[in-house]
Amino acid sequence: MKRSTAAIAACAMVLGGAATVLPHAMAAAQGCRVDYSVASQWDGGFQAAVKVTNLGDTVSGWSLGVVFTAGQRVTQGWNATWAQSGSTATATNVDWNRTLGTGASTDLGFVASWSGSNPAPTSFTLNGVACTGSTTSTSTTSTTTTTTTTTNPPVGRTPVAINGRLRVCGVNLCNQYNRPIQLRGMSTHGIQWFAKCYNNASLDALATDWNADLFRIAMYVQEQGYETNPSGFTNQVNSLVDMAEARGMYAVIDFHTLTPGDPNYNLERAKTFFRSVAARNSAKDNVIYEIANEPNGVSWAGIKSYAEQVIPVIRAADPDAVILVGTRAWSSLGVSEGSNETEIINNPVNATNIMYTFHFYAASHKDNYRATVSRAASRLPLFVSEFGTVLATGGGTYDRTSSAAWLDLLDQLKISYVNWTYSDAGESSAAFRSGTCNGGTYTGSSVLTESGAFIKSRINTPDNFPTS
Ligand code: IDC
Repeated sequence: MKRSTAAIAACAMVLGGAATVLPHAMAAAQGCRVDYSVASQWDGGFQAAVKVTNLGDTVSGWSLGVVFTAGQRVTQGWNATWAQSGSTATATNVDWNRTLGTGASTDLGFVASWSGSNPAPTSFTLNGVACTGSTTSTSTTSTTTTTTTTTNPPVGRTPVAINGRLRVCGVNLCNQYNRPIQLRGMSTHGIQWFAKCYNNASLDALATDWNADLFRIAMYVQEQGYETNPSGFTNQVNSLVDMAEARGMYAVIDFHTLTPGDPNYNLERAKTFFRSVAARNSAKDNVIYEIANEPNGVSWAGIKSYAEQVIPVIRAADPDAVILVGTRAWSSLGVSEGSNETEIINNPVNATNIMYTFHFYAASHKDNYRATVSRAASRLPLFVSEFGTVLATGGGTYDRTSSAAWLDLLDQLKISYVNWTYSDAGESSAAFRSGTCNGGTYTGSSVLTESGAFIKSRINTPDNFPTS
């Protein structure tokens, strides 16, 4: 496998180029900086992030020219309308990023096919003016791109306060202003085993030390879970929803089916459970329903049939919440059983305001899975409701390089993600060291595993949610 390298070409020019004449005969200052990086690459293609910063006067309506040399062809792009003619690709603003004030940036990205040795474009132009000048960034591998900036959300401005009720718009998750957002958060381990990890102190740490946006409540159905005590587990889930709500975090109610893999085995339980939690929580803005964690050994037709029976039960009580639908082969969009996203694209669940889940474990699932997500993201609303930095067993190698490549990709695609697990389980996927949940301290770095430290550093960077 090729290692991911992030080549960064950057250019800055404060004033220059062909000035347009304004009504008062003043020349508009023009200039731009582009930070370019390759998030991942594979045989025959790569994915890049392009951050455009307007260093001139405010522009309303813009296009960015990207000049390639080595035969790269953009096959898919986001946050702009992408086209390519000859060796120049052009990204034209979409509605929500039409206006770029002085100093404002917007993040774009694309996937390109490519067969040469250096995929970096040779130049960029913003509204025809070349972004030339000093190079401000260096070439680096994706293992060193972790940003460690920490900022607390402004007081009173929690993720739920800012974004309000969520909805699916196109392939994105959108907030109350109808603008695409990405939510980043943590999953419990099985709440039948790790209840001691979910208390006021640990939820405070998640909300204010990690600055997480969401909290997934993994309610196993089997393995001493829901089937052994339906009302007890329903109450436990509801109280965790309330604890997330009190801290302004979204809560994913995860009906954690795993073995057996056919969700229809639990169809009646699912209806009973969701009828109850949807009725109880319908007035809340912070609830997302996940109806089947990881279907496996079952066809897409079987999963779709399950979804089309459970979703109406939720809708009857809670008509507008976002619902997440598991996908074939442990929510791999079918890939882990030799299929792919086309079975869903050709035969989608007959419901609105839903997203499809994709799960990965970074040490086990790499370039071909990333390529699938890159492709599928422009066709299906995707939500990574579970991923690990380790092997699919939940243990073994912690793969920082692959994890960073994954999170870079999800950031660029604005796909929400939830890491497995916010617990002190004795396995490498756990964020806390063993024994942490026996004490009262969940903040700071001394309680974290390697995986926990990395994930926390990714989750607590600023969200910059759009507010209008
Ligand atoms: C794992 C736990 C592990 C537990 C096992 C069986 O980490 O402690 O013994 O489940 O219950 C998933 C599942 C998730 C798995 C996780 C790691 O959604 O329940 O948790 N995983 O194996 N899918 C892929 C990986």
